[in-house]
Amino acid sequence: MNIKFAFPIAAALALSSTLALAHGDEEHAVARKYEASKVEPTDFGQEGNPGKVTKTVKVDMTDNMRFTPAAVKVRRGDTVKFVVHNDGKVLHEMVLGTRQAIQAHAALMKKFPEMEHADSNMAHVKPGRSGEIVWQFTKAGEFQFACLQPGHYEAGMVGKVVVK
Ligand SMILES: [Cu+2]
Repeated sequence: MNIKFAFPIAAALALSSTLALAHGDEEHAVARKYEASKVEPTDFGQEGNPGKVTKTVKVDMTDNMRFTPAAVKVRRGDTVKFVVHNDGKVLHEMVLGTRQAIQAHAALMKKFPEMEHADSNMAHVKPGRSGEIVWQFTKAGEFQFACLQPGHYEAGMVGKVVVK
């Protein structure tokens, strides 16, 4: 089961017991298949078509709890392929969203550390591996990407995407 960022937090909390059982495998999250009919618009854009990528951005994640780069600029309409590499020795992830959604999600992860989640706006990456997110930024604004592994967001593992 996927948890949508647009989801009200109360609904997400109500679902959390179900989510704990629905194990999202990291390998599957990486090998996600794009289906145009399943794309849902959000406040920060939508899943991008891997065949229509207009910009590729490489992002490194480390056990210092940092993303490099920590700030990315794109143009509205861009379909961005984030190639996310984990340089660390522990699991990291890149989750895209609005600042509010990231904060709500981080709070939820803190409460339910075992909560599994997999969706088009996130990539869980094992140590030494790479993952991908293909995302179309359909709205201007400032958004975030963060690692929501317990404690990582609080330690500063967060970056921003500015869409102009
Ligand atoms: Cu992390």
